[in-house]
Amino acid sequence: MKNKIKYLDSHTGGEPTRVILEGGPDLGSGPLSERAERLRLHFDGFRRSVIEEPRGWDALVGALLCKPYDPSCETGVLFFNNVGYLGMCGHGTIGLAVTLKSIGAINPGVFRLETTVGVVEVELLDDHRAAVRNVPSRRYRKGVNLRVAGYGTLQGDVAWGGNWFFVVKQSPLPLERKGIRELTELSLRIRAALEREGITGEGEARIDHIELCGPPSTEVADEKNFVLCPGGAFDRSPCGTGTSAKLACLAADGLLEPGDTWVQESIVGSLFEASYEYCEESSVLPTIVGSAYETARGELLFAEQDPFAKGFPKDL
Ligand code: PYC
Repeated sequence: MKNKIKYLDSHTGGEPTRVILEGGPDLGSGPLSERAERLRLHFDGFRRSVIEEPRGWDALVGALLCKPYDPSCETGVLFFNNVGYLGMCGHGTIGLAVTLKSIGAINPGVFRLETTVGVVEVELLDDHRAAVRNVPSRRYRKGVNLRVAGYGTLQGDVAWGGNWFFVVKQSPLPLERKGIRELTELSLRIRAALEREGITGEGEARIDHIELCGPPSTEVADEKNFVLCPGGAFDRSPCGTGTSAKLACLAADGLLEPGDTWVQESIVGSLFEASYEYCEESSVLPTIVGSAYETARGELLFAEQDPFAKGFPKDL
């Protein structure tokens, strides 16, 4: 492990992203998915040291820049969080675009970004705003009934937006900031119920994100959401992949036309603008627009004697 990691932090609609600029592990060459596997198997301490306390915190998403394998892409990226690795991350991609602009690595315009779940096209609209044309997104199962302890039967759709989501159309709890603890507890119960019932995404993929939807608190938004991330933190942003999954459900139900704008509000009141085009096999290609702001630049330092150089052990 290196003793210094250079990073730049930003937030997208309140949700933090830490882009690693220097000091990441050498993952060799080859397809991005193979390098992601190498990161997972041999360098998980790197992920933990960057994301876990005392240098990070639960909500933080890391973005490790990599040489792309796909020659049509300008760069590749591996996203990671407090419990593992993410195929795609919408807020993180917006944060990455704004970060790359701030260090002079890109100019306004379009660049192609390789992720482990596909190529994403990112358009930097100005110093803070970017549009992400996400990977094809789709609804996999409609109206799944789920018995959730303390809430009876809840209904939701299983959808892919770059990560797997269980999208509950009508949250049984009000989507209010003061209720975040209860919303988190409910979402954890939903995830436990999905596991108990063996409800998965395609290919038995674990559904690790829960999205509760409800009425917006501002007239400029179409809907508000609360999204539980895989490691138990909630997404402060409206969640780029969650908004993509939502668009796939709206499109499948005929509730939003291609090209029409959908404004998604997050639990903290931040907004993403979204729209979609149709693409192959009843999937949609969502575009998510949001803003990000730098919050810090610096170096993470790791003294040899530091007992917490790789974060807090899991049992703390
Ligand atoms: O914006 O896609 C997203 C995301 C996933 C997890 C946290 N944010």
